[in-house]
Amino acid sequence: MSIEVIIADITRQADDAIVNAANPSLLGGGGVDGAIHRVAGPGLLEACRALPEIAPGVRCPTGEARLTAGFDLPARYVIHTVGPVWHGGGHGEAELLSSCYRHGIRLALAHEIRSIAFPAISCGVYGYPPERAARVALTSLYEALRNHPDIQVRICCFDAHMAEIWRGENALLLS
Ligand code: AR6
Repeated sequence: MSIEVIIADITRQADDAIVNAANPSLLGGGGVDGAIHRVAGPGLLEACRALPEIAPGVRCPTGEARLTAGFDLPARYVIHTVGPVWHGGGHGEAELLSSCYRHGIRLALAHEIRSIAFPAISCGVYGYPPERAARVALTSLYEALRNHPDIQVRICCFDAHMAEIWRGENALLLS
């Protein structure tokens, strides 16, 4: 079982599910979140708004995940997760980032999702150093998939530089 790193726009992926790097409101934003909402159409925002708030303005706390339909996306589902903002590494960032991937896989298993594409969660405006993020993410994913080798997981990087970093960490983990 290995995880593939691809260079692509995640909104075009026809996996059973794509993962969104959202913020706790789940009401959209920039980056991959904005792109996913744009392509999915207004139904996605409506579905997100309908999810229960667990605190004012918080539908998904950092490190957790929530599932909606994919609406106009090629993917059947969107798994929304909220990565940590990078504050130097001493504020539980690695555990929270690891938790995003774990929760994503957990939701996939619960919904018979067989293929899933993750973006580089927290590696954009949230400022997580990509080498560290890749190591944490891939370690978490390989651990979560140990008993579920039938799920196909891909990391969808937006540009070649990010993909190179993730491929490097992937090769290190597999060696
Ligand atoms: N497909 C694949 N990857 C993409 C795409 C795309 N269409 N667009 C951007 N990326 P970011 P974060 C990459 O900033 O750091 C939002 O405003 C991007 O190049 O989207 O977790 C949310 O609402 C980067 O490598 O997410 C939150 O407020 C990676 O996706 C906040 O940003 C993640 O970058 C979350 O920040």
